[in-house]
Amino acid sequence: MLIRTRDSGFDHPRSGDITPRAVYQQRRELLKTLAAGAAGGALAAWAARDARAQTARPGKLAPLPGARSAVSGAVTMEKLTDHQDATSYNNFYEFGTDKDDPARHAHQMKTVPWSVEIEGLVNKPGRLALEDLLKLKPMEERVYRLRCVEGWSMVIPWVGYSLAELIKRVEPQGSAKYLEFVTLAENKQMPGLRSRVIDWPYTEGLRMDEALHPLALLTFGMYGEVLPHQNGAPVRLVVPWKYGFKSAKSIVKIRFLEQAPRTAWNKAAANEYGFYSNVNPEVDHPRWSQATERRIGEDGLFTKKRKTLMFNGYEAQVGQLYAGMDLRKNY
Ligand SMILES: Nc1nc2c(c(=O)[nH]1)N[C@H]1C(S)=C(S)[C@@H](COP(=O)(O)O)O[C@H]1N2
Ligand SMILES: [Mo]
Repeated sequence: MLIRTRDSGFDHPRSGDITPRAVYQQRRELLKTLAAGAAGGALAAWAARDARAQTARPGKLAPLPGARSAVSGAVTMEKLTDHQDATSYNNFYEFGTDKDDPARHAHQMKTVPWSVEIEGLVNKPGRLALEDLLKLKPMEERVYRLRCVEGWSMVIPWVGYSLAELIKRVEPQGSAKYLEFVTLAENKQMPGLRSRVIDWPYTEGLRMDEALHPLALLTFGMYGEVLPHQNGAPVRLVVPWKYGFKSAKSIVKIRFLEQAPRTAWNKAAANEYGFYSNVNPEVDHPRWSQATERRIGEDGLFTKKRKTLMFNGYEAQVGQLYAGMDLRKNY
């Protein structure tokens, strides 16, 4: 069934018998109950007050449910980041460099109509309308950790399907070894473009085998709804084993290439941001350690930093992609 959406105006499939929002709200309630039981009265009262303060819920955007993913490692049972935090603490430099800039300015981005152009070494190049991308494969819900290179992380229920599905559809040629992702750069809609921090448009890249890994998610929604603008509407990547900046937002073009593309962050500071950018607690950023992280929403009374995990905890799934590579050199 196709439903006309309120906010973005595009059509998307909607399945009446899957209610991921209800499912994860139940999960949250359960976790809250467990936490309160274990910690005793005072802490329970504090937690309850905290819960009331965080009443912001999704519900403003068009629903985009996804069936629970069967891909190995795709659903962590960790506590979800509050929707309010996930939509108000963002990196989307096209709208400014402060964490609240995207939430304040991203409504100016025009996401209708939207299409993604497929270029380069494929048998089926051309322009794919968002409507067709949405119908390409059934939507799945993936609960991924996202670890920013700045040292914070979130746990977000994303909605989409494996990027591999789109790649197969456009039939890459044997010579295609890399993908480049180009994102929207519109001066009138994006006040952040006035700043020269990045050589716009923001671009990113993956090696073909990374892009084909089932965990690499072509993402259209989060928390059971279409993506809010500040999180990269209407279509972005989420590559959970890499630092967050590899997960390009608001993608307009995908190029299939023989050579590795330069990436926006690599051009801006090559010694700090390499092509791979796999989460790696053993390789420090030149200006700070990457050994620990702050989980957004946990910066309360008893905050302890978390240990950052190799490949952000997805080593069992993706480790073999890098067998034999020197991960200090290939940072
Ligand atoms: N086009 C674009 N994509 C982007 C960015 C950006 O500035 N522009 N920032 C990246 C960074 S640094 C991070 S941590 C994630 C943040 O995604 P989120 O705001 O949905 O949590 O988006 C990534 N994708
Ligand atoms: Mo980031």
